[in-house]
Amino acid sequence: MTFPRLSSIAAVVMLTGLAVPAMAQDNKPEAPAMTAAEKETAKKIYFERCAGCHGVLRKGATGKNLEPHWTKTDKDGKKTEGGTLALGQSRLEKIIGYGTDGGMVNFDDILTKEELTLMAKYIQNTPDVPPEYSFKDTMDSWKLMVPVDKRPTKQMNKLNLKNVFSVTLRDTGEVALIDGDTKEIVSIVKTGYAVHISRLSASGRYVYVIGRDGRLSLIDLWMEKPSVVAELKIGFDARSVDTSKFKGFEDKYAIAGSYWPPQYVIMDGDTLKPRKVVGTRGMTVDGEYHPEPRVASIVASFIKPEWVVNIKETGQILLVDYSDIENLKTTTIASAKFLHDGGWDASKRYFLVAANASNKIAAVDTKTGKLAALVDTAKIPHPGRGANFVHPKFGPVWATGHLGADVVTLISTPSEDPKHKQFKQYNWKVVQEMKHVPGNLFVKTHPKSKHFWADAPQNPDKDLAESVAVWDMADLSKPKAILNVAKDSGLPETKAVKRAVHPEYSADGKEVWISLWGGKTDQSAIVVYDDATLKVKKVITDPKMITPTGKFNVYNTQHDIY
Ligand code: DHE
Repeated sequence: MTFPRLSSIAAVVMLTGLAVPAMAQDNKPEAPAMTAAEKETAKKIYFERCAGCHGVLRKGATGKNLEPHWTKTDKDGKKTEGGTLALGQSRLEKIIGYGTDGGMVNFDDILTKEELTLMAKYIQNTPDVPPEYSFKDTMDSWKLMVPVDKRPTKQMNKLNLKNVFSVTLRDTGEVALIDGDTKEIVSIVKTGYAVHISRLSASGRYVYVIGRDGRLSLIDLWMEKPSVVAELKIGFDARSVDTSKFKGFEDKYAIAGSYWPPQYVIMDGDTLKPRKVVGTRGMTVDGEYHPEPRVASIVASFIKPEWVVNIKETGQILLVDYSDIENLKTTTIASAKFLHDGGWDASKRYFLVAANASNKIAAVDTKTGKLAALVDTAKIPHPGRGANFVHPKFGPVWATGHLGADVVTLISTPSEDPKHKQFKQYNWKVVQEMKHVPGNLFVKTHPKSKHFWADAPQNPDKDLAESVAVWDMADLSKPKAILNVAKDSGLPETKAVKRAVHPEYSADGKEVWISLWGGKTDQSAIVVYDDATLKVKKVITDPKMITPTGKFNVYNTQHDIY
């Protein structure tokens, strides 16, 4: 697991022993020696566990800078050429093992002692610069398993496609397609490594699944047994994908963003044939060049032929106009660092994205193509896609949870509905902070629901990490309900924490599905709650359903309902 988890402060503060490595001739510290095999192993672990937060070049983003000037010890065990406090082998091992109060996850339950030692050595060595990945490389990776003319012309199965869920099985590199009506697993589809998200085509026929390894899989839901019909490797490390949703462009294009190399790929929506690769290297909002500005969230506009592409390290939000991809026009909007995840307001005119290191939410007006607001929030906002509802006192609001603070923030959003006129005075203000706990990743509600759900999978307390909180939106002063999802699942106790993560509604807004993300060898489950009564309706569990995390309901994802 690569997300920062809030961990015990005391453990780290006590553990400050510094090792003094061998000195080179110039009296500068030498990086610990490693064999080629050790380096290879460490490189793999770094990619799987560390790069997401610290970056491949280790310049830092959600996680700290890990370049050698910072990690290597000088002969006094203190300052190095970078001017910051150096860490050294023994302290690094402890930080990696126990985590930090800054939000770094403890890895002592994930990595062995030998691996901790190896990783501490590895990050004192100069980072390897991974290779680039050209348009030709992208094209060479393209696999079209089922050409369009060999695909069905109508739906060949009896599924209620609107209510199918695409569920990430994180540690097996698969997604499970689950029938939301019967709760049966329809099929388990092999995809990229540690799949991150699924998104839907405008028609709702195609599911796009992006793996952390950059493998994009296209699943056709119309086939008798929904299967992968095309695949493309868009880069070496990726998190985001979306499709063209503007009228006249339905299912025409897809776009996927890459962490390494920093670039995005535009492709044909029904085959994934690559059309264009665009680099995102450039200047940050502070006017400094950055060599690794990764593509974070991407979302498709419904009001223009545009994608909103959020560039993490530069803090620049790109509006990419796909109406003429040969002559691509892009609007670049400066916001704040480091951009991560976000979602639409209720009107779908404004996109709100977390600038997590700045403790801000940036809102873009996609109608005017301008920044609408930069809203200060509590520490480390993490909305997922956020959640929209009409607050009894403040009118339409969009909500974000926080990894680093014990609140859910409600931000007033503009509305053209005359009955919301009196709320204009609150627009882009934080109108309320609802008391929650730190370590929240995802919040969710539904236009037909009266409830608001928030998880806390990154909280260090086992009970809190295994529970979700539910508010009554009509009266937010009422005490929230706390549901212990692990206990409700009836699964046996295990050593690994079963993190309750990612609430997702059924298409009709009547059920909420929560993943129980346990250890790789433990039994996991999805617990389905009745949204009206907050009672368990069904526990979906199967030996094949390993480490479920994100769940994407076809209808809600297709229409961005949250
Ligand atoms: Fe995510 C969304 C990046 C760790 C589950 N995650 C996103 C998005 C980004 C991102 C950029 C927005 C995509 C979009 O909307 O286009 N996530 C990252 C990371 O860089 C990070 C911090 C570390 C890493 O190495 O990946 C990270 N994410 C995690 C996890 O550990 C989670 C909890 C479990 C997992 O499956 O890996 C996780 N991320 C998710 C989910 C979404 C997501 C479920 C989509 C939320 C939604 O409702 O749309």
